[in-house]
Amino acid sequence: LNQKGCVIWITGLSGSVFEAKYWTTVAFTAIGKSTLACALSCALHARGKLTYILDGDNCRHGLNRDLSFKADDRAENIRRIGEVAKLFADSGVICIASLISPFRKERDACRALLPEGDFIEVYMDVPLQICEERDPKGLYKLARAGKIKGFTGVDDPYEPPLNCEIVLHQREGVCDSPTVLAEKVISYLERNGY
Ligand code: GGZ
Repeated sequence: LNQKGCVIWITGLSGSVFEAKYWTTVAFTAIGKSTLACALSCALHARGKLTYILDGDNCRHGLNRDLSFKADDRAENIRRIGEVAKLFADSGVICIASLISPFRKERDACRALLPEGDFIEVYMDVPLQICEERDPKGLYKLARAGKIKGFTGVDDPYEPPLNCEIVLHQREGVCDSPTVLAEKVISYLERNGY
């Protein structure tokens, strides 16, 4: 393999799904973690890199299907994905983990599993208001109505990173396309020898 393994850890609120119609217009909408993970994976493949995506929502159908959204189970969700991501990185793959991972302590524990520099934390900084306005799956609406208890950002905490490698700000009217956001991460990787 002509590459060095690492973990790109994408954290942030339950976000927005990128809608295809916006691809053709000038204004882009905020994108979520999974969309960035896909765009990043595609862009890395185009450069001949091997990647693997571990998505929180997807892992909850298999590896983590026994876990709820209570704090202990979220911590376990983060821990397991961190351990699996480390295995991928050990094998030389660029592993992209995309999950809310609301707790700083657990994210830092995943970082500590890897050699210095190999854990690249990317914070999708999207205001709660934007996530809520877009609400593609209607989950915020259900949470506000009390039909989902313990929804991140509504009645469950999210602790933003204090010192992460990359912050991707998305604000109303100033959102970049998934490709542009992915390129920001790739330029970090290139500067750091990945
Ligand atoms: C947050 C929830 C919840 C609660 C269901 N809180 O936007 P989505 O829908 O597709 O992605 C979210 C996903 C979050 O799973 P993670 O494994 O990433 O979370 S964590 O890292 O906190 O363990 C959301 C959906 O599951 N979802 N209930 N209560 N998100």
